[in-house]
Amino acid sequence: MKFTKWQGCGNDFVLLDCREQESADYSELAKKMCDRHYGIGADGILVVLDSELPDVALRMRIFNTDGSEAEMCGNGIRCFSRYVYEYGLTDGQTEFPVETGAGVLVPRMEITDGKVTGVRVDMGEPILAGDEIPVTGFGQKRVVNEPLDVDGKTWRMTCVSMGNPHCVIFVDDAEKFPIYELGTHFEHSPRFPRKTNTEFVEVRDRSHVRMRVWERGAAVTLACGTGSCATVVAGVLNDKIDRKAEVTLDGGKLVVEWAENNHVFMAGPAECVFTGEWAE
Ligand code: ZDR
Repeated sequence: MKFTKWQGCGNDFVLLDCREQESADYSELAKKMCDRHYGIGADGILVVLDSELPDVALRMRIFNTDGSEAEMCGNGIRCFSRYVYEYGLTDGQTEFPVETGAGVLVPRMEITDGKVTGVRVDMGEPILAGDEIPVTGFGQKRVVNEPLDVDGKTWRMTCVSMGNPHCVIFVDDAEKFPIYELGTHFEHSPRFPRKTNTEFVEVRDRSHVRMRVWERGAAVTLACGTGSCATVVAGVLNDKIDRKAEVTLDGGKLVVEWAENNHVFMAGPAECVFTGEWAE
């Protein structure tokens, strides 16, 4: 089975083009391929499929290292869309719809001198109703700066779904935050029926934040696209930042804007690292 290996801000993926031949078990493949010692090594796998929706050619599925399927992946969709553009699956179109578990999203290639320098994605509208994120105990209300008990301490959470669930915690010092010890306790808090991705965010000024992430199903990763979008939305809801901000991650930078039309736009890099053939 042929694959390509991608990264966006150091969040890395094995991409499989399965339009011709669907695999029976992507979950099992994700676990094996993502293993950094016995496999290829990645934070998740991205699967390219034909879409059945009218006027949409392609569909993206994403599986985490633990085999669970996520609804969406921000860094993944930049890699996915650069792949389908460069391998000629979009008939040369630089902007096209992609079906995801979070609805149909629209990536656009950023091109300078004929070369793709990055990808900007219309990530759609954030979901803010507690029950729909989901976070228990809030009904249809927003979850902004609400108490959350984790590991014997009360934190302040702001929750946002970008198709997948996020819990944003503002902290004084993101670098020093003990993410490896505490991250898992947020992911598995009973408040989150579908578990959660958690972002630990330090506001540097109204247009710059420093963010670290504990991902559901993947633990600490170098970057998170949907998490960066959730962070900017949470920052605006708490009046800590402006609607457009640069998010500095462990593995790079993304620019996120929560536009007046309520859509969130995310821009950043997507690079192919190597191509290969899976031995099994
Ligand atoms: C965080 C993520 N890598 C991205 O860039 O948006 C998404 C991966 C999926 C995530 N671990 C989840 O929602 O389970």
